[in-house]
Amino acid sequence: MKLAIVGATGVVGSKMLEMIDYYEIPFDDLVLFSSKRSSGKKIDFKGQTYTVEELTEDKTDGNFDYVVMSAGGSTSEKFAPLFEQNGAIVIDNSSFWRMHDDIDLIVPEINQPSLKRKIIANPNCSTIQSVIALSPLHDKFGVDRVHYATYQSVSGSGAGGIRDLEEGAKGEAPTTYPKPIYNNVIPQIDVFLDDGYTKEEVKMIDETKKILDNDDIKVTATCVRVPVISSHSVQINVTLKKETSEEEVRETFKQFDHIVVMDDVQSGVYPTPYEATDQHKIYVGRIRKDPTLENTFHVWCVGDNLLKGAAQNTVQILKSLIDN
Ligand code: 11C
Repeated sequence: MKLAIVGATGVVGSKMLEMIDYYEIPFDDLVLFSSKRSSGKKIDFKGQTYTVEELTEDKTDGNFDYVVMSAGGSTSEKFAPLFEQNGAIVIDNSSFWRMHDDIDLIVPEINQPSLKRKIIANPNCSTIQSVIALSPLHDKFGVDRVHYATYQSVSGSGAGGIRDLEEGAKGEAPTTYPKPIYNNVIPQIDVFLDDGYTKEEVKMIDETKKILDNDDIKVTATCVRVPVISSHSVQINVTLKKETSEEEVRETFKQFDHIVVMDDVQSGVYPTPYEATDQHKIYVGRIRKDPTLENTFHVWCVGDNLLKGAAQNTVQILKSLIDN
């Protein structure tokens, strides 16, 4: 099996290698691609040293079986179809293909690829952890309406976000964010659109409906950057179609191995990025009824944005294709 990683030198790319090792993906040949700027770098992986190559059009014809990409929308727009035409299955972590009608948007615990196209999209990190929490509730009670308020870590912006936080602590001006992130919170992730929402908020809204396969769910979001290195937190306010109790919501989550319920506030038990970072599961807590709306609950949800939010989900998709 011949595998390529595009964006291998990025923050997510290095986690992809970690996940390929963790899930024991059985490749015979591995090629690491990057932009021109990072080409030539050496990466040690599983006892071998790889030299990172610049991705150019002619290299898409390299008899790849699978290509995982995390190199931004414009790279995916250009190169994913070329790999596809040359026979590879592409799993893409950028936002470019996600909302195309013929492209599957996959969280393996929730849905499976139809492979109508040989490009499969990996959802946005804050969407993945949120739908992991919503999906069991949707299956059991039906989701009518969702309001997300996110608290997103700087690693969601890659190395530049981490730099702004670390250098900001030393008094440096930001270069990635529109305002300082050190000792601050920024209610803007990605660009503003005409209706006042940000692109990140629209991603969460649209991708939630696509993954849960229901356009009627009412979804709204406010996405906020916080000075945390890793793991996103999402406050989910969800209105269900059927009446239920806090206890039943909690028990519903407990049925799933990939969800950890940390919810005993009397003993100070609730999840934070501290517990979720470097972990492979999604954490929920502070589950309580919202008395202002019928059948409505608050769920606090935390997950490692670089793992389940990005590299882990991508490699799980790859593994499911290889296994089936
Ligand atoms: C962030 N969620 O935290 C963004 C990063 O569409 O894959 C992921 C962007 C994307 O800034």
